[in-house]
Amino acid sequence: MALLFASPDDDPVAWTQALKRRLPDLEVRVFPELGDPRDIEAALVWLPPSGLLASLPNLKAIFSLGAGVDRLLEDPTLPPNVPICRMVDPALTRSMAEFVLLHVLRYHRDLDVFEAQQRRAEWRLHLPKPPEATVVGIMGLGELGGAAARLLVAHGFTVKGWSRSRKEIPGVASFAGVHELDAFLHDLAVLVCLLPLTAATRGILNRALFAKLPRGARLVNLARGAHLVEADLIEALASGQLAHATLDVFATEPLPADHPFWRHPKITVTPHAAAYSAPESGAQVVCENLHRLRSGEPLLHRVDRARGY
Ligand code: NDP
Ligand code: OXD
Repeated sequence: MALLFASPDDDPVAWTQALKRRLPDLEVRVFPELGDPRDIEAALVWLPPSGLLASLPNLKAIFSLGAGVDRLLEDPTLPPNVPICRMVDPALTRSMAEFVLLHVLRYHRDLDVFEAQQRRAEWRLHLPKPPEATVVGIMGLGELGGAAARLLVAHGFTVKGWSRSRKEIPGVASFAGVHELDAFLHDLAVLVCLLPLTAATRGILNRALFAKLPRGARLVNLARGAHLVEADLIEALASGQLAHATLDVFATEPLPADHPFWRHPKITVTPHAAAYSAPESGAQVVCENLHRLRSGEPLLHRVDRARGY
């Protein structure tokens, strides 16, 4: 079996070595060197060029190097009947949970306020509060949101989560569906977005949603740029409805140098750096699925194309 590796952002040498350590007989071809496309039965991809996967006549499985598959599903040439599996990697999950904790702690300890004071050379104390006084809401309580919620609970925060179906995570108040969204939002000090990008969630971080948060709430968007209505964020920061935002993902990546977010005093920008799939642990997940593909067992972490995640 040959596997095609195609990603503009991931190291093909490290991935090939990690895959071959576990499956020495696996032939890995690195885009654009396809060889005979008929040999390729599996593809491991991030942002593949449109049409690439459609050009592989014997493709049996598509493995996403990313946890989010929105860009893959947007490709009109995507082969319709080939199963897609998303990346669920313990190292990625851990680094995302850590990134969420980092930003929640930053807001909980008013670091954004102290940074603004420093720019004005203003010495003013804000006394620390106990963690349970900070209510954190996570939109999307899946692999990543669930892990982040558990870590926040372990640190003593008051944690709420919102998802399509109700969850049972110790210490986390679970809200489900659109009719419970307002009850989820009304008392949050920090809102974290870890939703997949789908037709139902595109533009969900908008003026109407911000208005349902307490005045002065902070926003952390680590999911996709298209969840956010950019003009509505600028307006909410200007009015004080939101006090600050941390953005790791953007409608256009890399974020263009002249984009106002770069220089906004109430926005922290990070370059899609919250978490990534590490070759060592990620290859283990991919090889388990290759083994299942060979033996005809059900694949892990299948994407439901109709649902969009
Ligand atoms: P999962 O599929 O495991 O979890 C998605 C969660 O979102 C589920 O709890 C799901 O609910 C919920 N959800 C989906 N649609 C809706 C909706 N319409 N209303 C309410 N809840 C909804 O995904 P992951 O946790 O693995 O990843 C989440 C996203 O994080 C990715 O899609 C990607 O965009 C982003 N990401 C960002 C990275 C970065 O570096 N910034 C790195 C990796 C991922 P239910 O459980 O009920 O189905
Ligand atoms: C993503 C990822 O989906 O980096 O953003 O895994």
